[in-house]
Amino acid sequence: MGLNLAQKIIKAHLVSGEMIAGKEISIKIDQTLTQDSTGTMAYLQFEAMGIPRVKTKKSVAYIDHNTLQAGFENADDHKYIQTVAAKHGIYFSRPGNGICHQVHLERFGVPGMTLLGSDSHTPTGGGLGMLAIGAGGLDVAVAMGGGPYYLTMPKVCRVILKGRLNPWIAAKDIILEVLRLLTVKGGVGKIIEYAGEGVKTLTVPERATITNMGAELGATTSIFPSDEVTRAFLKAQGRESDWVELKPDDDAVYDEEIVIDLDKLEPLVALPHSPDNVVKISEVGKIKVDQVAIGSCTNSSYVDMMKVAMMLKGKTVHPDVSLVIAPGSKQVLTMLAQNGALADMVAAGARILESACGPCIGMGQAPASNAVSLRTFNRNFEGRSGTASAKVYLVSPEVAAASAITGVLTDPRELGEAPVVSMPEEFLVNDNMIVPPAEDGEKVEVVRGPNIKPFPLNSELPEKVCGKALIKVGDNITTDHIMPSNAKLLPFRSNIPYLAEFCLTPCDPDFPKRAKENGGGFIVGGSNYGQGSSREHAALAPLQLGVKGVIAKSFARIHMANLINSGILPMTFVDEADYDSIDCGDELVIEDARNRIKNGGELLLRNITKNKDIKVKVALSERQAEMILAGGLINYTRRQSNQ
Ligand code: MIC
Ligand code: SF4
Repeated sequence: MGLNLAQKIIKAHLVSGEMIAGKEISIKIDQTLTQDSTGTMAYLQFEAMGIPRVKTKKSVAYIDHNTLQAGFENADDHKYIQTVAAKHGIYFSRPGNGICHQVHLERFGVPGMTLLGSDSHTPTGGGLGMLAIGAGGLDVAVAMGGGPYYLTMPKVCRVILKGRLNPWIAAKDIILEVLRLLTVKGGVGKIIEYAGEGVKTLTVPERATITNMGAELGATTSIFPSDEVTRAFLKAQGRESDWVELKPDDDAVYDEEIVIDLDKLEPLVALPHSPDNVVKISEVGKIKVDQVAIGSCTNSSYVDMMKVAMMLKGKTVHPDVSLVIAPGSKQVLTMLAQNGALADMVAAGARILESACGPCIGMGQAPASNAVSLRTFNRNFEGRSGTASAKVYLVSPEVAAASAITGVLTDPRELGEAPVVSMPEEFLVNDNMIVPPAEDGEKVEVVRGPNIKPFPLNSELPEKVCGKALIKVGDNITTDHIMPSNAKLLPFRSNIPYLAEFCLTPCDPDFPKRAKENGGGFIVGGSNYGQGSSREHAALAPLQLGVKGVIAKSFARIHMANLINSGILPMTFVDEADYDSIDCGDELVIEDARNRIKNGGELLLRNITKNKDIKVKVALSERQAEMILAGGLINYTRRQSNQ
């Protein structure tokens, strides 16, 4: 039986386990990336492991999230990351060099390699044919130290792309269509592998837009084959020697399949407040727009920016619209500056932001109250923009630019001829903002600012776990709910005690207070609990508040791994209807917890207040069970090394 592409790369990197969907496997990691908002924690954890130099083929530390320096904290964290990177053999991408995923695609990604990144959009690298996975910082720290990455062997879903896109229809519309079909839960436990004749009509940055937003499907990762288009991209980046051809076997088998007719697609939009709330632009009508934001790791490539510049040339942004543009990398921005496209954007009234995440993570440009904000980004979760009442719509760069000019949500096909931009045969390559690590790391002194506080450590799981249900939330709770991130909070990513004061506050402002007053307890969630980002702060902040377990209908992959790494019990209802039999404030107890976890059985959760027994599952591999018993990955690793 032939292998599909995902299986081929996994097989070539397999360290342990069998490639059977649903079973735990571990793989060797070739490259890692971190960014600054998860990086400080990842490097603190890496330092705690006492390994002098990374053991990967390449590890890169990017500064792209926390670039709004309203106080000393972010700059201090940048300095910490720069020095810790120099010391331990990690390349450092300076602030201003661009968004991690865009720069990694341009300068470091290699087809067929594995990449683990402390950011949920790491699968962007799948556009180049990498097996690129997002994970919590601790997992990335372990990979930097040469340890394998453990994951559940995913199913592989083939998406067959037929035909080619019509003018004005974009790669963004393809992934919005996939989201419409599969929803934000549809990719959980799966790798999405793209195939079909439509693949060769898409450039690498277009493919990367699609694999990037596979994160919103909850997928483990997404991947495209590596073909002549990939070769042309790498050649244009001066890296043709990194190219290898990669494709599935002719008789490859897939667990699922969907077909998308590219020529039937229309401009699409994800309505507030979920990336899978997708409809045709024509169904929404000409709603008034207050802000348009173009950029992010989804849509900030050279070609995206050139199309926008051509559409803006000679026009003026509508007087009621604020248009902000953040080109994805220094490479993109320099090329726009050199060929005059930047001047066209500025002349039209665009507000140019530095090459960084910026408004995508609420780092500035929060919209006005009740504003409609059109964004080319990947997430439109409630409040993520920094304005709780704002309504964020996700669109392609073409729709964004058209609407910035007209002031209303606009189908770009109304504007006549579409701009045609081809991929450059040569990108402008200048890696002067990438600092190589020191040759002799021992001589480097790591600089730590006062913002860096020790992170919480759990203790062994007791036999009896008890506490109150501290909060009860619904379906699809995101990590932005659990650990909000905005310009005010992001500077405290290395200060968990401070961050914990804001844990789950978008759902209930009193949660941190209640958790502390009760000495911790449980969180009750619906399905897909913890979707969204890779931030392990969404596990560390509850740990700081004494949370012992989360009982949910189902979990998102990265968040569940982060809970286990922190020693917090992730439990799912055996009978989902039992969700209704717990209310906030109920007294809960689990007897015989250690024993039952050791034996891989179900747990019995007793709701003392309601006098009811509820069966819950803890779906753990043997290794994860050991970790939970030990009180998290760090305690587990310490114990292993003392044995
Ligand atoms: C995001 O898009 O939510 C982030 C900010 O990039 C996160 C990482 C983080 O929280 O630092 C992600 O996607 O993993
Ligand atoms: Fe940055 Fe936004 Fe991409 Fe996250 S989704 S890495 S915040 S640009």
